[in-house]
Amino acid sequence: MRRQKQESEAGTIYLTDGAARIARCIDTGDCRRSGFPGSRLFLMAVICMLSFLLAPVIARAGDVKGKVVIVNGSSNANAVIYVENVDSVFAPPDTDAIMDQKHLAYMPEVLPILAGTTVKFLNNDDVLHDVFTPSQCAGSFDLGSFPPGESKTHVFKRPGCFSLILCDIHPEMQAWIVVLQNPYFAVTDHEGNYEIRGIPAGTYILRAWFGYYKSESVKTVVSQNGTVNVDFQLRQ
Ligand SMILES: [Cu+2]
Repeated sequence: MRRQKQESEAGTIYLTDGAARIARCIDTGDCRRSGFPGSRLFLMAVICMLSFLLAPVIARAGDVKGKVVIVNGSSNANAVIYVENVDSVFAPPDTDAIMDQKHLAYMPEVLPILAGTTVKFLNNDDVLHDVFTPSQCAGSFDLGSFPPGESKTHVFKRPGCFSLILCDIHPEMQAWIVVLQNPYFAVTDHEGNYEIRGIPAGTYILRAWFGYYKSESVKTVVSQNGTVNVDFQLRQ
């Protein structure tokens, strides 16, 4: 083992490399430049602490997935599956949700969001659009006409609001913004498949919604680290 000569008040002593680095660190206060791995030790301690604190949270979550059949529908897409209520308060995301307007249609046609989310309406057509909603729960707003390349925003505050989005210029344009209490929701793909991940373990009402169809709900137990399969059939 290599040893380094170190001068001290007590006289000349010989230290191992590691001990010499620690001594320099204590002496100068500059642990990083002295080679003492204090910052790495601190980082490791933080990671260990976070792992310890987050382990119960991560472990107590499960997934729900399944398939939705929209009876007599042209496809099984655009049904919203969501947990009705989770006993917690959820902050809306910092980033805006996007609803585009392209080829004289809203994209997506169905947009579920957490209450308090700001939705940005884009215009990627080459004509004017005028986004409005007759839904009182969303404030019956009219954003006015705006040209290609511009955008307008609106904050959807009230959970449980199914806001019908229309265009004052193009009557064929229609979309839904579904405002929810918690972030545990999903939209079905063309085949009707959906998956909601990371739901805290517990017993919930899981609901399936599709436009003017009758919504359906099922009492669902989400277990730790498990996946529950829940299918729905929605009828007019
Ligand atoms: Cu339009």
